[in-house]
Amino acid sequence: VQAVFRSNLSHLLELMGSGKESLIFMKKRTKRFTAQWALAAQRLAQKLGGVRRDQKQILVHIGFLTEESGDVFSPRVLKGGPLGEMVQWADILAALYVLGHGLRITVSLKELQSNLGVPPGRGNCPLTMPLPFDLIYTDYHGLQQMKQHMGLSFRKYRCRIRVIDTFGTEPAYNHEEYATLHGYRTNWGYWNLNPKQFMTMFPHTPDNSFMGFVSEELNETEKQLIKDGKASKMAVVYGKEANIWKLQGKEKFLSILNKYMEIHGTVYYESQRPPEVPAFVKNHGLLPQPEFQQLLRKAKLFIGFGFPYEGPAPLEAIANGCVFLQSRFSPPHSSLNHEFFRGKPTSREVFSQHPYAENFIGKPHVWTVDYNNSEEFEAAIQAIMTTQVDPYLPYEYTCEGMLERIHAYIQHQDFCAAPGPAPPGTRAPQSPFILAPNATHLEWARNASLAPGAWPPAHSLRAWLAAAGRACTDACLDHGLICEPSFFPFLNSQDAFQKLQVPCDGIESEMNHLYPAFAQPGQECFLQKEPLLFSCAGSSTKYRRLCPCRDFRKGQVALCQDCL
Ligand code: U2F
Repeated sequence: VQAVFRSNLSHLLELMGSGKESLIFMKKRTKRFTAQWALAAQRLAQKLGGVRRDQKQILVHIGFLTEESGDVFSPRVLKGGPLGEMVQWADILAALYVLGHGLRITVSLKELQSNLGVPPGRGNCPLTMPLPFDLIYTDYHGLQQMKQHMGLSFRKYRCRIRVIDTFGTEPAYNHEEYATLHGYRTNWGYWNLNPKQFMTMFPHTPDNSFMGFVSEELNETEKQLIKDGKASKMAVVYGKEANIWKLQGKEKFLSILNKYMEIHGTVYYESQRPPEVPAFVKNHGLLPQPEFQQLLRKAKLFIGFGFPYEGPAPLEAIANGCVFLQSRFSPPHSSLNHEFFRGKPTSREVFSQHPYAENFIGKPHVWTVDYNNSEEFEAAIQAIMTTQVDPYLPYEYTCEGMLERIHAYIQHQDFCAAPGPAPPGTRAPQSPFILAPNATHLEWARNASLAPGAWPPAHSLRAWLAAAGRACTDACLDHGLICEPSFFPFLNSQDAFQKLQVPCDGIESEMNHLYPAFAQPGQECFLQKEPLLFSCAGSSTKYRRLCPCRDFRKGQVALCQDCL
């Protein structure tokens, strides 16, 4: 069956059920975005032309909202608790629905069981039963519930699962045996899924798939209206919980800011003003999302205190014409040194409150400074006061961008198919590689017979030998490219080393998330023995890693030029 774009979301709103505060928040959001989704669908339909899109049967099981997992989020929706996850789930549901797929939504264990066809009263069905869904979107809580209640079917069908995972899961933490042996201990990892089955909120790491969410897109008239209506001296502080105001040393930078601007906050409070919030701050209390947007439209500056990490609000602020000012983290925060990230299955280092804003957007919209350095802070405020910025939203965070990306994933990502081409250590009869003219990197010959139908298409591969101590994520970025882990199997061969003229003294195949790599002292070449451990992340001064890179579309980093 072909999928047909939908523009009326009223049936989706019914599917979403009711009752919980979290669902009410999500439904309001979906309703508010209806016109944007419809327009985006129209545009994408035009862009894709007549391309065939298969309709999938999809189950969305939102594990963190189930009572069985404690549902700590719903009661805090109106009290300043996290909303980022709900923003994202609302948008995932809308995107899947607008793309025309068959949708079931569950937020309790009972509903999950009945949709999976687990017989009532049978906690754990030992038999494999046919699964009526092509795809299941869930989170770590939901994954645990499915493992407990699907019996043997879980193993059989786990390739159909996609895990919405805000901060990401690195391959070294995902591989059970490797993680256990090498101390990648976490509360969440060890699932042995294909790392691309984890889908993140921002493009944190190319080892996972970037799912994202959307923010409101403005037309030219609206942009002009917003620019004309800005209060040039108004700053809004990022954060809905009084806790963020407990930050040590805030008095210094706040008093500087207060010299130049009127400071507003949207901090939740019960009856009294929260004592953490200084008297000179105009606190509006937690605002409903549309009113929060209105406030951002008037403000000149949106300022972060360092927490929450990597949320949606800075994108909304920038989309509404604010400058986002945030603190640089030195040393960077990670699961190794910060409580918030501890136990999360990643060692990614976070160099500021919002690395995406810093690295993908940057100046003039985003300023990342050292808040402990008063001169640097004050200079930034002064510069911001005199800069004019236009509202800006990266394409990948528009409704059209999100639809395009999810469409591509649904049509092309298949984790149930037998694993990739060249098994470790084998040599292709005829080398599919060509050494680029400047003799620095490998390209995949367009006429190579291996890997037809691979996605992303193999001809977008550019392979580089990274410097010692450099991760593939960074090595690819150095060349204006992005690391593409699904290309690792192509490089995991003696042939690739040979073509790059690496002088291998010997060649060995082992489990190590940094392989394939060249070890400098000893001149030994290492191949990867375990495909699940192919990883863009990770580095060691001992190794020069062999890195698969690819190009990407401007504003849509998840997709290569020829990926649609
Ligand atoms: C992030 O979660 P948060 O909920 O703290 O993320 P925010 O960036 O604050 O934004 C979430 C939404 O809250 C809305 C705003 C955003 O879409 O429009 N909002 C509002 O409705 N009313 C207000 O007064 C202020 C904001 C992140 F997304 C999570 O994944 C993390 O768990 C969390 C902790 O790092 O941070």
